Amino acid sequence: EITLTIDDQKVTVPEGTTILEAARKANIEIPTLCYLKDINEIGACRMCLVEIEGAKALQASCVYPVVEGIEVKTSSPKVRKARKANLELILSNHNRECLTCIRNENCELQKLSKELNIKDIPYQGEQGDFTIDSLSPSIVRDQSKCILCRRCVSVCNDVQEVGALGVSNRGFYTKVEPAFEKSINDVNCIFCGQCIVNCPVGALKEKDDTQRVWDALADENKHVLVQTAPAVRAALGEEFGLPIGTRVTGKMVAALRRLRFDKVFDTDFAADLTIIEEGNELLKRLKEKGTLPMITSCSPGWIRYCEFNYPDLLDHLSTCKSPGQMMGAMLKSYYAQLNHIDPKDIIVVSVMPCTSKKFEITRPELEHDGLRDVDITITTRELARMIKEAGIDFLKLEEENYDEFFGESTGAGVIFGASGGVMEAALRTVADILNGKELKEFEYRQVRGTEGIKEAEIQITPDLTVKVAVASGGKNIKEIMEKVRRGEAEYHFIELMGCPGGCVCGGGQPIVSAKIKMDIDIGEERAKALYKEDQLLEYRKSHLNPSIQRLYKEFLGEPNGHKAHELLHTHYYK
Ligand code: HC1
Repeated sequence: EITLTIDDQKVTVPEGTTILEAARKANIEIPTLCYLKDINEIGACRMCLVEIEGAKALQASCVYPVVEGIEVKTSSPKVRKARKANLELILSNHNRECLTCIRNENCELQKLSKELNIKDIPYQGEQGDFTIDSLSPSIVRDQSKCILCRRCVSVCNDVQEVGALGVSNRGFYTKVEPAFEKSINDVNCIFCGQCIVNCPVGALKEKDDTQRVWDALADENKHVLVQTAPAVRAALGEEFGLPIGTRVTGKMVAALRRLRFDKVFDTDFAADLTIIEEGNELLKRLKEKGTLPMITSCSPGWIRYCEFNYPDLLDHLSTCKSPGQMMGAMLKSYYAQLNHIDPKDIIVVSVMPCTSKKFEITRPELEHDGLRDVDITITTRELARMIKEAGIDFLKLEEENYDEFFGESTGAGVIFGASGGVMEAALRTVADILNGKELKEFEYRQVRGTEGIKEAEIQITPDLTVKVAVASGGKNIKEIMEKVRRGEAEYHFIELMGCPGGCVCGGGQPIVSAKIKMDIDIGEERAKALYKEDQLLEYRKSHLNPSIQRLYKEFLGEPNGHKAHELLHTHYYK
């Protein structure tokens, strides 16, 4: 334990704590900008400078460990002057068109400028040489907004272990960009968007597809269907000021109807469908000694990661398309047939917590009869913008239900959005099938939670224990996949998701500031909303979904059968 004085208050904290953390413990706020807890602690932006009695220079409190007996001043005239000058320098080379910036009113730089009372920028002169990279289907980079905080670089390199972004050049010419000034589209980026949700400003954003949705909705010849991913309902409310972890399923459905989609469907329905297909695929691989461990294939960021880093292990992937894509395939076949609509006139829009889904829908593997499974994908953030643009008072909306059939889902479908959810949903179904009855105990808490890697051995029947692993985020995925490559992974089934925490923390979700993330585990809070919805639903196992049962009976035939293979499965080749 170390005791120090901060602004005349005595504070006692464990050794190794930084001054920044110690100050927060005493409810003293020190401004930060480049700081990202546990991820980017580099003292680069100099916003968190403090004065330490006896020290010659001001020190960056985010990287300065506490020392017994020191006296720290966090807002002396010297500190305030230095912070202000540093911020003015950052602003002098920043594109300050805040009114038209995607991060207007949710920008850490804008907020800091207000808090530090910046009135004018005394430093004017040469501006950096900026480019906008909008070549990828998912991510747009605008260097004129970049403040070189390196948060994206740390996330991409250390958390995701993708390494698509780096820092090039020096001094005034410093830039954050992929190697050799390439576009993000031409490197090994998996489009997870973790750079976006950790960017403090508007230098990184999703490719905006809202206009395409508006155009579709305005086209009277088109039948426009929307589906919402499990995780969207757990986060959309944040865009309207609701606390993190508020479940807004009913209001979201109501808003989508106000936007005039012809039908509002739930990706959770297709998640149930995925479980039937994937569960049966697993049983088949177990029985016929197929490639094991089998690995989930619904996260497009993970698929891309696998293609770049483990092309030799692609056979381990389940052949199931992701739920979003399965839904598209069902809407353009069975739904079209039921409603006598030419599939060419159907536009499927999906709302996803994910930026990589924008890439996924363009994959050549994911179409049928020349028609894309899904036509347009927007993120949770883009949906919020559309709701605002349409003048819908989201908070006042009465809750509504999804449309029937493709809007019917189970608790197993909804938990897909949390890390471990796909695994738990699959286990619920596989266990019932193998035991030939409906088990009363079906919550597999061993695979829940926000840890990066979870492993469990689960006794399914008296003579079958399945070994499973769940990992999310590139670094954790790598750990598991290296084991698989070395032949040391004795699992039967693995769930892998590209974003740390799973879809609830996807790159398309509302952006939460670094400051709030110091105190709140957003993944945990959002996941709670999904587990709550699981408990509220009438059915909690995918195979009990009456609409899924009818779908097989009337259209698909057998799980993993011919028609299912044609419409619901795919292969990735490298
Ligand atoms: Fe996901 Fe999935 S859970 S991948 O995270 O399998 O994006 O939410 O929609 O497709 O269902 C995302 C979420 C999502 C798919 C499902």
